[in-house]
Amino acid sequence: MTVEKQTGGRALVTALSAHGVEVVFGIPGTHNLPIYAALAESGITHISPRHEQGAGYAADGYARVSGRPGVCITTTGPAILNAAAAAAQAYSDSVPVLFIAPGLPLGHPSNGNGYLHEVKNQFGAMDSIVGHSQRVTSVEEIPLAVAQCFAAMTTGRPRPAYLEVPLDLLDACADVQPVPPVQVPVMVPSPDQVRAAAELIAAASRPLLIAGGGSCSAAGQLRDFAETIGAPVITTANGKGVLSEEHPLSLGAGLHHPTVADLVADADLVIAVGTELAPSDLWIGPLRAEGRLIRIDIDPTSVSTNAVATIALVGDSGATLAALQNSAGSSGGSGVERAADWRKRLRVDAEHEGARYVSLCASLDKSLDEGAILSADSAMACYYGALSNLPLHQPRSFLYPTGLGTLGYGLPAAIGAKVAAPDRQVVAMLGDGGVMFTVAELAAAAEAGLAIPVIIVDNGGYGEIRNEMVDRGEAVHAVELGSLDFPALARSLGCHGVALSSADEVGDAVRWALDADRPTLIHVRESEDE
Ligand SMILES: Cc1ncc(C[n+]2csc(CCOP(=O)(O)OP(=O)(O)O)c2C)c(N)n1
Repeated sequence: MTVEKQTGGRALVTALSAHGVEVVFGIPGTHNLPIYAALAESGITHISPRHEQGAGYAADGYARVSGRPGVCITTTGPAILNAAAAAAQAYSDSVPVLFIAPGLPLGHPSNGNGYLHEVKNQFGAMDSIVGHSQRVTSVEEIPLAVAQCFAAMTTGRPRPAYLEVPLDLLDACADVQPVPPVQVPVMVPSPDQVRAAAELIAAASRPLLIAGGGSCSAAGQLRDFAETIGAPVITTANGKGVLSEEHPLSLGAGLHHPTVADLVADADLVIAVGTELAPSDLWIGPLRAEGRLIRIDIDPTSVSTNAVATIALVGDSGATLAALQNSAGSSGGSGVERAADWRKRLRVDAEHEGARYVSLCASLDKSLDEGAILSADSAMACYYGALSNLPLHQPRSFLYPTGLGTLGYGLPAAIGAKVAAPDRQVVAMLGDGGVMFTVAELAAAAEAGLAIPVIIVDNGGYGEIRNEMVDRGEAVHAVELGSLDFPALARSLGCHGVALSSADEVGDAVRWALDADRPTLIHVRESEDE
């Protein structure tokens, strides 16, 4: 690689290209124009969400589906702060997204002289919510900084990173030495630990596998391992689909059902892969698997979070499962029969909890194929409905703001997903409250020509919060949002819009929308008596 005279903006974009970046999500502004000048000539696709938060969620959806870091580019101050919720969301769900913004110029006193977009401590704000952050102080540092951000995002537990380039450096010129991507090793636990775990597994007659988001890169190894040891598999929200939900060992998704506590109590060994066993997945309380819990996690600081492991295997989920598979031997046990039995009991829980959304999910299911992706919001139709009542069949198929629970995630994340996987069906599902947080992204999806069905399940307001107010016996206040003409809103933003009279019509509407020339907003009202 040769040394070349480049502006900071070009050095940045060249380094992104060197790291295989093919698409970025962002919004230009006065302070990042040199980046945009270089992007225009780079061959990198630019998607233009209408708000930086949407750009961040779209980059997150792109990363979750592609398995590669997403990139979000904003300008200074309010712009990067707009993306901050998306950075925090990516952090809590272990998604690698690189947030890039210019910062105040190098020589700025940083004591509040009223510079445009000045924030008291922009770097500090972002540093406090991402996994890795750096601010360069010269043009020459830029390629190495990009390489370090990618190394941080792709080593160990995936987390978002933040790169800040003082805005005066973006136009400054210097001799720039390129830095190739760092090749990161695959981490595996020691052979002794694998042997000890294999002994526990060999001694178990009723093993259970819990697969989290950290197992999404290990779908094949997880299936082989489950089949070899005869273990039923239940997934967290972020692991949904890692084992096809039609597989005879699959129990579907959702650790929060009351039956899961019985399932865990019945298992003589629980093997949890790539999951924090977090409260946001375990709504009814922690798992009780003391003394019979093997955990596999890439992150040594997470491998004992929320439940202390009997054996903690720190390593890449795929490599660790493959190593275990080699030493575990086949149990040939009764996994499939056990799974069938538990599945029936879990179905009862799921259909009871999601009763309002069962017909919607059944109708939607009919229009989806094997590789379908559902991009969900923090809405009841998603977590009471789709999470456990809509089967998905591939890893990286359920995009959901599990950890942070932020509203407005579903629509922009669907944009990122569809850009990452244009040949897969991508459907978004949101509530009538959440959609308004990022509704402007319908215009971005229309501009990008993405055939995304966007289902709005309308209960006339912030339904979950309304229910909580009622449950607490307090005033129902500030949760009624009235009724909007959502299809008309969608049409005004360049999309199709349809209103349905019943949830049973969702499947047909989605089938039509999947073949359309642009996004289609599908408005379905929840009926009072459902
Ligand atoms: C960014 C953000 N702001 C506020 C909340 C608090 N909150 C949680 S659920 C909810 C209501 C969501 O309403 P809607 O999207 O219509 O879904 P529903 O509960 O009606 O299914 C609110 C306001 C949140 N989760 N995220």
